[in-house]
Amino acid sequence: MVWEYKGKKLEVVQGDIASQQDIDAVVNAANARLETGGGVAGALHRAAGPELAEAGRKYAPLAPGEAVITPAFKLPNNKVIHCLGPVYGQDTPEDELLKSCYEKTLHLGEKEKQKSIAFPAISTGAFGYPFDKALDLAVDTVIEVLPDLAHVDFVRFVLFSSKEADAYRKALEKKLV
Ligand code: AR6
Repeated sequence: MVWEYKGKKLEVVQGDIASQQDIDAVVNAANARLETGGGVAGALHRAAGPELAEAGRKYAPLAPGEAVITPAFKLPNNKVIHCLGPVYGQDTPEDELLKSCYEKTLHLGEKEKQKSIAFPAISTGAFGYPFDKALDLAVDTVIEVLPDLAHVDFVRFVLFSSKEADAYRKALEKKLV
């Protein structure tokens, strides 16, 4: 299901962030070294090839809440926007840093004239951010920033499980009325 909001489109899917064929820029839940890892970073680096880590090296170490953009190499996308989310209970203030991730990613996509961006649930895996709290921040920030952008007109949230995708869909239903 696709939601229309202030001239923009939002979608929630259950799937793999490394298989988003029709999306310009995919977002990496990165580590500070911009290297491969587990979860999202592992999936994206495996699919993109070793050039992705090489392209990220000059930006390391990335600070929490910061985002950088690289080519997507063998991924089916134009760009990867790498954002380092906060480690829950360690990088503070967590909410501001996670919000900053979504804001900076959207603004980088805009600067690079990307029309569509796909986000995973940043910080909710290895970094331990409570899923529902992160969901609220992610959706609220995208809804706040997206209408002001000229180039980015489509945001997809890609969740690993159908339960998580349902939670995002419920939140959008509620927040987009
Ligand atoms: N596609 C979509 N979502 C996924 C995928 C995938 N292929 N794999 C996992 N998820 P995480 P973080 C979900 O750990 O918490 C890495 O090792 C996952 O279920 O990837 O920001 C890096 O190297 C969870 O809901 O990101 C960093 O060190 C969400 O994506 C660190 O983990 C984020 O999980 C970053 O931790």
